[in-house]
Amino acid sequence: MRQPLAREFHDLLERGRDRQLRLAVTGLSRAGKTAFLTSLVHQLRHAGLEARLDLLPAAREGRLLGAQRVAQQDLGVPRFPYDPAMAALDADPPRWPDPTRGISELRLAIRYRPKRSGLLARSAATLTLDLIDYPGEWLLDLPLLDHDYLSWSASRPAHDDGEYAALFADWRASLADLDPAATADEARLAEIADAYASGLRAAREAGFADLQPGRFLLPGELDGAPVLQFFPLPGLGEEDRDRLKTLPADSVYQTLARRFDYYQRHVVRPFYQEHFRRFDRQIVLVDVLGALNAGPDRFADLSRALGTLMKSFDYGRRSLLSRLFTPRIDRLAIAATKADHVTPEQHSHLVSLLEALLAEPLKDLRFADVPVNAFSLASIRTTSAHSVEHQGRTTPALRGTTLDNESVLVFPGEVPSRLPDADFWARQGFDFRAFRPAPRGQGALPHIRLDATLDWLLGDKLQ
Ligand SMILES: Nc1nc2c(ncn2[C@@H]2O[C@H](COP(=O)(O)OP(=O)(O)OP(=O)(O)O)[C@@H](O)[C@H]2O)c(=O)[nH]1
Ligand SMILES: [Mg+2]
Repeated sequence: MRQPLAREFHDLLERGRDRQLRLAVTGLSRAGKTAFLTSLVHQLRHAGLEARLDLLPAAREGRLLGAQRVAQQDLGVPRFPYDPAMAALDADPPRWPDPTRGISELRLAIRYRPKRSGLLARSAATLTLDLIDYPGEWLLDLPLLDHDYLSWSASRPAHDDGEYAALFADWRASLADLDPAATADEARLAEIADAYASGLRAAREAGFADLQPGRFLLPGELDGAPVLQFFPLPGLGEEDRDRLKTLPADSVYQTLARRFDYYQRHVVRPFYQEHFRRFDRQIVLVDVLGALNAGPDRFADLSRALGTLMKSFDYGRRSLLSRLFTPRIDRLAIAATKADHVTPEQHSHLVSLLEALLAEPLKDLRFADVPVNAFSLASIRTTSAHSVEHQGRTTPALRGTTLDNESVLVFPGEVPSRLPDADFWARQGFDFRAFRPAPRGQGALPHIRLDATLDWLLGDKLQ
């Protein structure tokens, strides 16, 4: 045991040093990243006032004094659009914040009173919290670093069956009699790459998530650059390697291979090196209910995409991630968002379902000794829970306002606690409507378990 005086001294040192934490938020498109970060910043800024954060001990104990935005460190990264998001939520009628693309960040200085009693009990401390929002699609590109162009090309689905076939029909047609050995025609390659990117976008619109290369969907400042003008060549495999190697540098094959290398070196790697490697904590948001609502194809696809995405958190010594980078994330949360879409007694099912969906990656994480916890939450609660009497039975229900301003009372359906089987899909009766946020008046944004999630992500730093 440390002597009391030694402990005081240790505390003094700890507090003299400015504490810092980089917390990253990710998830696939529309998973709820912007809503989560907006609500998080809002709750911390209103801590000690209107915010309800009972599951965050520092807040419950009255030790959380508040938070202020301060200038961020990375001047090259856009600022997280907190003000526009709040302006949308405070509009009349309230609106959801606009979709975002790319990475953004925001720095908060959190003032709190440390817990330990003694000499310093009354002096406040500061935690500098960097919040980073980035698209989960970017993580889908990690496996691409384990490939060269030929093996990557062979690993991609041919996109010629099922729902994919229709989405990629133009691309397949544009490939017709493209000879890998022929001299590359820049304009034609650009056209085919365009058709491929349109296919990926259409697939995403249709709700598919297992899409590579991820940056084709969110090109940001790379839009139109040749680095994004490549695509897989269906039908080529390892057996063609020797023949392809001897092709001239200006052949179709060699041109595409060079662009693929460039993409790896200048797009995928820099994200991991400059950003990902520096995150301390991470939360991965998943719209489980949205996928459940959309049917078996979408749900299976989400499961595949998450399997790929979670490889970026596989710290096993032999994992691709550990071999290439030295990440330092020491705590991870996974959360099913938009829990206000189902009645409260379904929330535990939602967590079980999320855990079932991520069973494999969770196993790897636990094996690699990365602490991880699963949650269900609503960053911005839009409904209230009720019960209705119907034919002598009491059933739970939700009241909310639809995007068309109509007030409705619904029972949205049951969430399976295990991966849904054919039977579930056959009788599934989800009445899953999008609700708009409620006017908040003078109060803080209502939420479900955002405080519990915050406690897991940063509670230990507020002790
Ligand atoms: N009911 C409810 N809906 C939510 C909640 N969070 C997000 N949504 C819905 O999900 C949509 C997407 O949320 P965003 O926060 O914009 O998601 P995102 O991950 O930032 O999306 P992109 O920026 O497009 O990648 C919102 O427009 C809302 O319709 C929530 O807590 N409750
Ligand atoms: Mg967003």
